[in-house]
Amino acid sequence: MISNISRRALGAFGAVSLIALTAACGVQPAEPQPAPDPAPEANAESAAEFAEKVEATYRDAFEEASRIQWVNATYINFDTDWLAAKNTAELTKMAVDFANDAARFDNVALSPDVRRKLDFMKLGITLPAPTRAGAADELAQLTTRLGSAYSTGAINVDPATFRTQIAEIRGPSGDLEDGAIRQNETELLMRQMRDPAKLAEVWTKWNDYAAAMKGDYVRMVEIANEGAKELGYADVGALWRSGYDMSPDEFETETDRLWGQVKPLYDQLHCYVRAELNEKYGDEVVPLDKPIRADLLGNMWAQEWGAISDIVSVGDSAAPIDLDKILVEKGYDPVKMVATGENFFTSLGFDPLPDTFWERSQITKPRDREVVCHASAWDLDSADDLRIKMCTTVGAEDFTTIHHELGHNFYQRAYKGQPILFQNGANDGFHEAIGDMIALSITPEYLKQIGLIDTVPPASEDLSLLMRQALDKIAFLPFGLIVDKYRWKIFSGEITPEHYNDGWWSLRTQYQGIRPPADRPKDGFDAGSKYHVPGGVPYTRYFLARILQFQFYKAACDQIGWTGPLHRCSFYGSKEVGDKFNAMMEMGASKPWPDALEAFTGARQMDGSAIIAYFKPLMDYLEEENAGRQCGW
Ligand code: X8Z
Ligand code: ZN
Repeated sequence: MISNISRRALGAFGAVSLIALTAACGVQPAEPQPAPDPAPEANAESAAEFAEKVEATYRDAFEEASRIQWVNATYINFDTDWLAAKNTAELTKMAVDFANDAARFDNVALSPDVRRKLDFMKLGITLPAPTRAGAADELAQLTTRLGSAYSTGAINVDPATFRTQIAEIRGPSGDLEDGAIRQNETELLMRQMRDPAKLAEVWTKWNDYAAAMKGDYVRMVEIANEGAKELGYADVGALWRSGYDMSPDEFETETDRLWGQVKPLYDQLHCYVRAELNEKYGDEVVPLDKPIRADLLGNMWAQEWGAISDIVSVGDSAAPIDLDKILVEKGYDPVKMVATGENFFTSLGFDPLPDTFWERSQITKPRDREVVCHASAWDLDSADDLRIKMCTTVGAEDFTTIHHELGHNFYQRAYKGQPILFQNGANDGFHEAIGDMIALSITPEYLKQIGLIDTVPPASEDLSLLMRQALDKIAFLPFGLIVDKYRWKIFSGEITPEHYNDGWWSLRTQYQGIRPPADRPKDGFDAGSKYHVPGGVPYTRYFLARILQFQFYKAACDQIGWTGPLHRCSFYGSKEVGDKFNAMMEMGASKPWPDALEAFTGARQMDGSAIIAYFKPLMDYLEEENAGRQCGW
């Protein structure tokens, strides 16, 4: 399920990030080919020819790779791992050879388009292998094994103690005596349970499980760093930070600038939530002067806290609309949830998804086989074979995730007319922001329009709605930032393997203000408990997306002439927004991302002021409530 060239499956692969390649020519040679003799014919014309040749090769290679990766991700076993690793190795070798070959043109004056294509030949390789014999194969085996170890992971609990909780996630017909809790079930338990001892147990066991992946991860870092250096980058982190039309250093500064803009929101939310948790659990479990226990926040990684909105009440504001309950009551099943998401996009003027989307997607978890449950969206043939892969459960969280995934699919279809090297997001944060921006339009007014609720709650309930959103959107910000701050330090050698756990917890504490329920083993690998780490998927994209989605949303609301409070705006049904959005989306990665941003929003900078405006009423409230409290940790 891991491909070291990532592009086809958003959120699915790690190791290859731009493209997936095997060739029209079938099986690739085991040894890298020496780059063709450089200098003589290196001119603008031969560069353009070279780019065309690479693209022609990639067109077939990506399709084959995508189909292999799809089968692996939806049926993990020895053979599909074997096939996926083999294909990833071939693809990585091909990509690295092309990238090295492209270096012939480093000092040749080229048109911006061709230069951009040659740059993408390098930047698309998320985890590059060095050219020495055997390296690509070893790297591909490591990344495939890491990905599958994560997705097939499980913990053991005493079925008698956890009987009620197991019944809740497996339903009355589920097996209540099987104490082996699968990876995706651990997520569901963390969302639902409220008993601190049980939360600590599941949390600790899953984080302990990740330690088994540490050896492979350390080796993967060594090899990929070697590959990144061969391509001319300081390390893999520098390669990842180079994909934003600015230097790696400038990009780091840019992310810190954005964090500085939104940090005051997080500080207020943290302070308020800690006080609410303290009321529920008492001083012993939630002391008011310490970071918050990570297992109490309704999510295995404490990345989004929406699941504990029942604990975090807001003054007299009634509880927010309970979408979990409504979806069940209205008889929604996973397919109907996806169709509802699709309907939003078609209301903007996008074409419906093809029949094959419905025939080939994995919308729910298959019963008797191992799959990658972490949600992803796929474009298997650069044309119409679009799919999502989820283990959907009926509820608000997956309803949002469905919009997120469909955003990837509609983006992929919008840019399919671009040359293959430009078939990508303007930057990866754009790709992650499209569907989320749509989901921000799921307002009470919209829910009424589609018949999910009968009456729109009065404005007096807005604060609880905003709180529900803040628990997901604002809580996520520091997490979105640190997953890669952590890996940047690992790739640069600043955090060595002996310090994998210290390094992780020092960032978690510093930025998120959270702590583990008990001391963690020094030799553990708690970051490995998060899909994208063993999966090799860069993560800063999600931080950028949290900022960008509000920027897009505000632009859309401006376009429909919305003058009310930002959080109540829904642009459902607006063809005008759809047209403009499509104009940005169809550009793909053909131009530097500020051009794409400008096409839709008029601005050329990523900017946190829209998210700040959206949450303004809530922030005013929180500042008042927190006034007498000692915030911080
Ligand atoms: O991984 C995802 C998507 C697939 S691209 C489901 N997300 C991040 C996560 O789950 O950690 C979406 C939000 C953040
Ligand atoms: Zn995504």
